[in-house]
Amino acid sequence: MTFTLAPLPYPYNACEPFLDEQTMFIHHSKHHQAYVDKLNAWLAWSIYESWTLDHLCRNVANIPQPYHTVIKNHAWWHRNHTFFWDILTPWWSTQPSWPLLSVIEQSFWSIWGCKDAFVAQATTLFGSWWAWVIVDQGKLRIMTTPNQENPLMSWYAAILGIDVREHAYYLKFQNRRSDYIQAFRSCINRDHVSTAYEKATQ
Ligand code: MN3
Repeated sequence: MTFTLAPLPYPYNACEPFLDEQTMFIHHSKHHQAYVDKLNAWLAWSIYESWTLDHLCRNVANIPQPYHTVIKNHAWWHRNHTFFWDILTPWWSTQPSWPLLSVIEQSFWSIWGCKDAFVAQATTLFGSWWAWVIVDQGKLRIMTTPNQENPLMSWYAAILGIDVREHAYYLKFQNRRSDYIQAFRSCINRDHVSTAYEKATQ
């Protein structure tokens, strides 16, 4: 199987003025494309060419140890970034579903409590990390992971995630990571997050 990088579900400039066109373009067409290309280059001579992305990611333990790095660095990073693009939207009208709103209130008291917890965690990260909202025993909580790691590696489904590596914001925000996190919040596709919550709890 050769993996391809899907186009963004919106134009590169769609999330302006919050997330700038140049960053979105480089992050998607250069960084993300490189993960896909490197994954394909490795797969082409491996015996795992027929595996799906999901199968590769979930079965690292069944693959010889010398290949773990390439799978983690490229397969998981491909997967995390695909997830990230789908979370964003230029449309302001999206809303959390009633079940999502309800579990947010059970877990964080209010949507503002959820926002504060997420922003606090994402802001304090240093280097190449992601902050996530995950489903844990019927409630939501914030989780952070380094590098290419994903909550699924610990059997938790994420419904929201932010890439806080510098390449995701530095061109526009430089050292102002908290401004980037606020800008990200303005572009969250709440319909998509609601659907992700539904899937995670089926
Ligand atoms: Mn990235």
